Amino acid sequence: MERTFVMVKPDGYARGLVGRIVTRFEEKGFTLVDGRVVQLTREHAEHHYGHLRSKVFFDELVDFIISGPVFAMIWEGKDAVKNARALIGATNPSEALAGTIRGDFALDVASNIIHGSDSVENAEQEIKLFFQ
Ligand code: DAT
Ligand code: MG
Repeated sequence: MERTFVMVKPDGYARGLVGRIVTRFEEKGFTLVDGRVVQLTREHAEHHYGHLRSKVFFDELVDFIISGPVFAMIWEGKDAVKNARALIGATNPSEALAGTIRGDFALDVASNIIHGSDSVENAEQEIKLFFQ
């Protein structure tokens, strides 16, 4: 069984969406392995989004992700990385289909409420960093 890393971002946490998001993953058939509330440090956030360092929105992104607590989770299931990203929906909520988490709960790419790992390798790295 594959594992992936998912986190409800500060906007989703502040809006009280953790429970509904957890329910969606459970309904889809994933198994919750672990979950915890975390306040990211700037260093951790810059590392987590290191692949976006050259983007104009990088500073804004880091400020946003450390602006409040996140809810970090490990989910297990068949093709967990790919299937979790399908459940989450497109990066830009304006393009995310209805029925996906971003499609149903978000409007703006800068506050798209949830993160999911984009590869098995990154999932392992992110799990290590958040659940060491
Ligand atoms: P994803 O979160 O779907 O894996 P990503 O890894 O490319 O997308 O980007 C990470 C986050 O950065 C994304 O969830 C929201 C933010 N982001 C991406 N593109 C953006 C943009 N054009 N303007 C503002 N924020 C952006
Ligand atoms: Mg990504």
